Amino acid sequence: MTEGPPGRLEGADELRLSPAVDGEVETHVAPEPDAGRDAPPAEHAPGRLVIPDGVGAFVGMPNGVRRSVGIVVSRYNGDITTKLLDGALNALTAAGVQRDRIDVLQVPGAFELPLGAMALAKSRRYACVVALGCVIRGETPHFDFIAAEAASGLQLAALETGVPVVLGVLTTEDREQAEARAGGAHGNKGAEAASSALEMADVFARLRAVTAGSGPSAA
Ligand code: INI
Repeated sequence: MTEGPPGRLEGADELRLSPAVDGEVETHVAPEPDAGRDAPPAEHAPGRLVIPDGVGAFVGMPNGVRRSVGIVVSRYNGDITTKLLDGALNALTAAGVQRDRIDVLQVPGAFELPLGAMALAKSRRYACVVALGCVIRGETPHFDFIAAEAASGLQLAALETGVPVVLGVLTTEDREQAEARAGGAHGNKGAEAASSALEMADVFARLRAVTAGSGPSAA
């Protein structure tokens, strides 16, 4: 039985990968702990999944070693997005991403995040892209429009390029709720988004390693 990370990095060191050529399931033991894997786990999308035995399983870990990450972040509500950015950078560093392999692209508001994310993804320089923003309902009659366009545009950037683009955009009723999710009582959604981005990059690398018939890749 393979269990995906229950919202934490540790505890899933043995990962079954794809079916072997003859249909048998391979067992892949993850590499020795390194800087990223030793680090305390960043906050991560919650949940626990159990994949039954007998099938191939691809399970990614939020491992940032030898990975480059693009971050697009909006200036609007900058007091909040600065905290999301801090959370994301801390999570990436804790996961083993070198500081000089992280690029940050600033855009004016959440509405511009998709275009920024698409540009980063199309550059093919990054294993994944993290989009950070904050839309507060009380502050705009455009709330639903901006929030929906940001979310669907970011998904489009991911689907069009095949590069994982994750949604680290707060959509809240008021500033208090936003602060609670930007390093307050509800954690830091920037950190969570960064961790999810690395998990997606990792699971894609595992898939590529098997489908290309070569060793693990670290795009
Ligand atoms: N942009 C945000 O990121 N958050 C908001 O809450 C917000 N409000 O309230 O309007 C906002 N507006 C700007 C928008 O994202 C664009 O930058 C602007 O419309 C120019 O295209």
